[in-house]
Amino acid sequence: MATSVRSTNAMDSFWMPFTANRRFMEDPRIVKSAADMHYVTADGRKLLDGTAGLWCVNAGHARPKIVEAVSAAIAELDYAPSYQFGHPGAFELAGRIASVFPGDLNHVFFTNSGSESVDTALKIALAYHQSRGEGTRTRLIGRERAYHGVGFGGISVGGIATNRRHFGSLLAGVDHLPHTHAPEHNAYSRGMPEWGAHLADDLERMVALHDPSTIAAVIVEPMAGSAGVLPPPKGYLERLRAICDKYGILLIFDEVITAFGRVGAGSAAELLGVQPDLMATAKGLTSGTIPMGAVIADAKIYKSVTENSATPIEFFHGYTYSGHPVAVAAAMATLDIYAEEGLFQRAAELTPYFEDVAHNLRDLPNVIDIRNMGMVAGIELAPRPGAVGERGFEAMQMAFERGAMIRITADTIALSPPLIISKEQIDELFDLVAGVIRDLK
Ligand code: PXG
Repeated sequence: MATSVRSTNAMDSFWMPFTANRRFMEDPRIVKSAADMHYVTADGRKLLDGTAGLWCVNAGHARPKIVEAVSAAIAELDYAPSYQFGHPGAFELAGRIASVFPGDLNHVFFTNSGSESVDTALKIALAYHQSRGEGTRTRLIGRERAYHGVGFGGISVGGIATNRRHFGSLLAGVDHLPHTHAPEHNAYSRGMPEWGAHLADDLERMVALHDPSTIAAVIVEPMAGSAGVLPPPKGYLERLRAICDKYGILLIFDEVITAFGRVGAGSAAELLGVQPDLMATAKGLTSGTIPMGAVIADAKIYKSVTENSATPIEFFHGYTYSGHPVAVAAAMATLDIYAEEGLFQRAAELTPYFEDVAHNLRDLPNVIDIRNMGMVAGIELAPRPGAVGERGFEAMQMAFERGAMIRITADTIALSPPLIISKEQIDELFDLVAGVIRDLK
């Protein structure tokens, strides 16, 4: 018998990411199609998408404009290298992306995911300092509870213990700011909490400890998503920016979740008026349809790295699929939809309603905090004694059975629907979640 054709259970062969694999097989949750605000399950039930897939489908599912653009692109130019060759779409898209982001963020490096964008941004930061003759600046500063994807760079600056503890020594020379989760001060804050701007001052302590000449960059999510929805305390990001400026440290915003409308603007940087030097994006760039990420660099960074290079190739980094023509087409059509339908503005207009409806859940059993920013809400449930995450997991299962896809991080329910959601659908989503919370043990 041919050894290459092994009989396996088809379900067994897919090693699922960030999933309780054994538990999943006992009770699979399978979706087979999607359109606009809904998934359809394998057994034909409609599910309201409360999470925009994984915080990415900002324009809603299977939008014909994107489907058509992708189909046409793959027929015309299925693949083209971006190393030493180019195709027009990648240049045009880079310009369009640059126009979404504020200030001099106008040089775009294409990746295929948020994790790649983070690692790319960290490498650009190091290359920048080296290009200016400050090669001693190699230290990277992240933050506790941060999620920056799963590359070795990303988990090193990341601050989620489970994502780090199995993977050895990680990158050397990394330090972490304290996280900003402070329910004792900030529980049930509407939008950005009042307390906690001073937590940015820890950067001063790190500067004193390590010396600014060793520090390359600080990376933060303006709003932490995976950690359970943590909007920044008012004034916090401004303070980080000021301290970075004082010591010549680059500030990197990881806007993989927050860019492209999620917070009611093109980016959190624009919404909050705080300018990073580098921005990591992905997800909403193509509304999740085709994998693509982008790092947007400030002009001074691009200029220094390219003009001071001693070699013809200025930056030894890239991916086979950087600027992939099919992803470019998906991104272009997605940006068209965002503009034509004014979806960033729409998200801004829906935010107060979304916030009200979210905070209406505060008196339900086991709810211990509700946090929100833009079209994101986190509803934190008390963990069961000795079983952290079980209540959250059951909430997700029950919601699936009752007709909604929701996302959980331990016992925090995170809701981040496509930005095309109607007020009626917001009501429907939160009513369903309220029913689940009421019925949970
Ligand atoms: N940075 C941030 C801030 C993210 O949220 C990544 C980087 C990595 O992106 P990729 O494309 O490599 O997965 C992310 C991803 C969740 C959840 O529910 C969040 C993400 C991915 C999956 C689930 O918390 N964020």
